[in-house]
Amino acid sequence: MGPTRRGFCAGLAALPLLRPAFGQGMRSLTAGKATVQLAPDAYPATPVWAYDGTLPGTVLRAPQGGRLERRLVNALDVPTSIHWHGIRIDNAMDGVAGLTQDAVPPGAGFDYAFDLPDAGTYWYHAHVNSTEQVARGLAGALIVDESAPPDIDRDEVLMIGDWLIDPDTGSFVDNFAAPMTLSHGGRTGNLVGVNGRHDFSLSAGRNERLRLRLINSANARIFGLRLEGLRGWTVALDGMPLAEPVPVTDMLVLAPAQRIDLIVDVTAEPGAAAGIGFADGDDGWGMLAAIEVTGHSATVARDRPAPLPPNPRMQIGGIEAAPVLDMPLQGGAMRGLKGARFDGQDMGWRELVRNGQFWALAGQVGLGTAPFATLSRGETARIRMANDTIFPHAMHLHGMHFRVRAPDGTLGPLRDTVLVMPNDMAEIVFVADNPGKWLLHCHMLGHAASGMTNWVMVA
Ligand SMILES: [Cu+2]
Repeated sequence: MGPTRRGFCAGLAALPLLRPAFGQGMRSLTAGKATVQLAPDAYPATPVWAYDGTLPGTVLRAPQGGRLERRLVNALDVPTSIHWHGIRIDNAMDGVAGLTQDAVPPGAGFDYAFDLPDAGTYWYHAHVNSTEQVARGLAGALIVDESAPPDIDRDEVLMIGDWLIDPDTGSFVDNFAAPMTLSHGGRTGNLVGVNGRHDFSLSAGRNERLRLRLINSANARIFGLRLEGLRGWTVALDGMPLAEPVPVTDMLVLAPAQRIDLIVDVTAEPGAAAGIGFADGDDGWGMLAAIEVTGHSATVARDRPAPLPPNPRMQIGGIEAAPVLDMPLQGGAMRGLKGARFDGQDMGWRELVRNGQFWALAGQVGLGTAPFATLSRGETARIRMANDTIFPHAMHLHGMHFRVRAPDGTLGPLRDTVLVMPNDMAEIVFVADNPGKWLLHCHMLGHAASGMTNWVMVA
């Protein structure tokens, strides 16, 4: 761990403001270089950027109502920061370099300390040049436990990854800013896996009841998932419990950054195939997370699970009276950026493209100095995102969860990331109850880097 230690010590000298806290108790989370065997053994190992040397990073776990404290130590040779995805967090801890904090330089550190108001499945990841940093491995799960755990036998975190690896060298393909990728569907990989393994599996007994926490940490891949040899219910989305468990009868769609909590019962006989399958393009279905059924669990099949306890939350009132703010999703291949602005400047689309910008939100390319909207604290906000592009986008709001309002006024479950398909639209409604500067961006990370990033101010 030589480089890490040197980086840590360099941080001591570089950060006088942090000195009183340095070395005093707060546990570190070190972003640094490591090497892991992502591809099958016949291929070379992969140099990665990772938290505490593992891909994905350590599962961080804390009780609801508790507090998480971690000192990010930057042992990389580029600046970085951490975003705590889905946490209703103090704005100063949100980790967005350039909006809520300065990027943490190499050798330096940053103390993150925040309360955890909601139980559920969350994650943390780099938020500087994230299209590259997350693709290289800087992501991990953050689990906030309910005070009364559900009636399950096991709790498993399944962090889904999608890696683009050069099979000759084992290295990640270094084309993070390739215009062809950015202007189309984003960076998709040639190897998928769970918890850093292409052949992830766990073993379970028949009738065993598992909670599976699925997290899509991919840059751009939308996963279509199905249960094999399992009977299951969706019990939470993006960390937030559903009012009632919903039986899984069809394909589950998991867009980048989204989470699904499932409770599943193993129904397969010992030796039969079970697990989470994924739609593998033209190849039909592949196995993403295999469950080897090793025998009969002591229990018999159980009834439908009880709902998870709800998180504390303000009702969304006054929706019909609230103004609708339009944020059309624009640009990309085949549609272009005509009429879009870059932070108030009228820049021709050719100039934008030369600057690696391909997308706009409401005519604005990239993070501007002015917010998309300024909301009063406690106000009900409605933002309508019509997708005028030919690609899907996974739109993520920081700091607050929203519901998707259907055209007939029906409200969907609480989420922090919504998948908006081409020629479709999503109207999100939320109570602007968390003061600060909150990003609203596409979580296809290459899209975010090339224009699909904006923000709202809650004052
Ligand atoms: Cu997008």
